[in-house]
Amino acid sequence: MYTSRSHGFTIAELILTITLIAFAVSTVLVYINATDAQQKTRDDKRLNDMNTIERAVLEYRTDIGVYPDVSGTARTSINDLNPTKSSGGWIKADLSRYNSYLPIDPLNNATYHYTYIRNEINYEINCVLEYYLERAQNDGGNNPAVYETGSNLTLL
Ligand SMILES: [Ca+2]
Repeated sequence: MYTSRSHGFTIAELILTITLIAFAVSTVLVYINATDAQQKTRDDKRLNDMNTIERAVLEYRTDIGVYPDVSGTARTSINDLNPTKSSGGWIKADLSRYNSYLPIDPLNNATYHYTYIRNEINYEINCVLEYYLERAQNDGGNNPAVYETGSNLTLL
């Protein structure tokens, strides 16, 4: 007995298979695009936060005469119970005149967090980016894996 089944896939089966593969591929692409968008959103916040923190640090120095916090001690946004407090948050100084809160990384974990240090004459602020990786490589600093800003990019 000769039937069309003996030839392998029917047209309907082929169309169904192609449709399922196309659906799976588009689902993966949507997921990748969503992940990219989330990384980009977090990086936009990080770069904006770097500007906010830097402005507060510079205004503090204009008013007080030195950069905030003690010299030579690196601070990170994860090692504090109340990191976002504008006075005595993760940077140990009163920055409340310049900002109502101290920004922290949107993830703020062991990999993604902010770091600050100063010495007597310079300061540096760092963050780790997920999307704009070339910004971290081309910031003029000494660490291509980290986005660095400040008056001396070799302190951290
Ligand atoms: Ca860098």
